[in-house]
Amino acid sequence: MQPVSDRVIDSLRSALGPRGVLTARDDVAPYLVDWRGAHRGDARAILRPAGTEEVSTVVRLCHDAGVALVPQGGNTGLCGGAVPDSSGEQLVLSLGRMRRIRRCDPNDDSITVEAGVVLRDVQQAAADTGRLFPLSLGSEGSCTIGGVLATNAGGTGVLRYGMMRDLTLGLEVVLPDGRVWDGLRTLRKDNTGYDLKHLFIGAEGTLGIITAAALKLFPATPRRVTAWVAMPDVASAVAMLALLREHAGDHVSAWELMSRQALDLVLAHAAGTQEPFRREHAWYGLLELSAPRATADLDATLETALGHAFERGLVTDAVVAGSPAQRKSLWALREGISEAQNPEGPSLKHDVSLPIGDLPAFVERAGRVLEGVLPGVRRVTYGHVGDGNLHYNLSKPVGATDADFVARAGELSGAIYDAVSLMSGSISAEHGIGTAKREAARTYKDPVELDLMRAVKRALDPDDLMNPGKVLPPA
Ligand code: FAD
Ligand code: 2HG
Ligand code: ZN
Repeated sequence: MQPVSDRVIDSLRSALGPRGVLTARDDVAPYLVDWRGAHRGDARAILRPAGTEEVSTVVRLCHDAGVALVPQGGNTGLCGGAVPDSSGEQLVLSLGRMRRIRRCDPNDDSITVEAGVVLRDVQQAAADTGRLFPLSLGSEGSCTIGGVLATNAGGTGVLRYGMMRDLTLGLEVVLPDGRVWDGLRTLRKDNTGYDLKHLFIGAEGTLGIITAAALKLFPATPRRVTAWVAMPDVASAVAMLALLREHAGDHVSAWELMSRQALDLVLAHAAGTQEPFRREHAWYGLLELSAPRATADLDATLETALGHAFERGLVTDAVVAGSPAQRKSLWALREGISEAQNPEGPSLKHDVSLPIGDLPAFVERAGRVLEGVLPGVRRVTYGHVGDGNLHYNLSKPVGATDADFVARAGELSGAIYDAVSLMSGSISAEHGIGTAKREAARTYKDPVELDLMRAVKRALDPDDLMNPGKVLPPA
């Protein structure tokens, strides 16, 4: 990696024009810190190409000058992947001007979009043609298609539709030397060798810049029933998934879990939210069944399933949304959790996954161990229980200082990751590694897997100019 010379900045400016290169400190500043304010870096300039050709030119110029690039979309990532390091010698490449929907074809059930298109705009374009693009995240109003691909994002629809990897048909990528790989096919079947798109999905920008993607569409599901339920324990949430599937099969499109402590934060910090029941419960679930217009009586299915759940003691209270507004307010209780943690001071995030049946034992074990490490530490447990994915986040004990809490971060996270590892889980279910979990990856990922990942990185980016320092712990 070389320092960025004035000559390089001048050539980038002549390639991109004045709107394409930001260097004034006030213009650059918002790109140097992540959404939470948890990761900060420095950069001399922000590059804002307006199309694939411009991305290719920028990458080639930087490659020839030995300058490293950090791709950035909506900057909503949760592990520092989109933020440059503190050297000031990396440049941020923002895809924010590449917002074109190139094609939306309901007959082919596909949509082809540029990397800077915001997720909500893709959902809307699909809806405008009577289709569904099912990826759904709390950050969908800001995160971009490039970002959700580079992190292989998940969210609340994974149970039925899969993660971003499962929703992708083809990619267009600018490689680290500036060449463009046009893999933008919409084919459902193509067995002509290695499926290269999967290298770039989830690579967090370390192998190339995604400039466009062809994505799958699904039938719209205007029929939806939504319920908020109370449960005595995590084991009930696991049993509920099986029960819901027995009754509703593939109509089950969301099954989310929240602890009382997570709900408390939303009620305290998210304007307009309300206590869902008269009394407090230990655990809550948000479930949704959905279907195209003509099929299935979802109300009756839900009623029968909930009846069985009450009989078996899995559910102790329930409210079914009676209107779109009520549905929205139930979802606000779930989607507000991530943001509601911020006013409580630093939050230690652990985005873990486990075999679904082991979730109750994990919650019991991790809770016991953490109480030994830091008595009173607040466990903000919630997540996509149907995918075995918990956001097992920690906030400081009431009355503790931020500094005292952060000083224990290594020990606390280590205790959680040890429990995850003992139970054959993963230390990142959906947010990725970035810089935040890079050292944990060294400890908890198989060394053979890390060697293979380094070999892929060397093959595609031998000069280490694509988002250096992210994902891979130094050998
Ligand atoms: P950025 O944050 O800008 O970048 C993320 C990573 O992708 C970085 O490593 C960056 O270098 C790389 N990158 C970005 N664009 C490109 C590109 N074009 N080519 C190559 N690399 C690129 N995540 C989930 O999985 N599930 C959730 O439910 C979820 N909910 C969230 C809720 C909230 C309130 C917030 C703030 C975040 C949530 N996230 C969730 C995390 C986040 O939104 C996702 O990680 C999202 O995928 C990031 O998209 P972005 O455009 O903001 O990417
Ligand atoms: C969610 O499911 C997101 O709400 C964010 O993945 C989780 O902020 C978090 O830890
Ligand atoms: Zn999540």
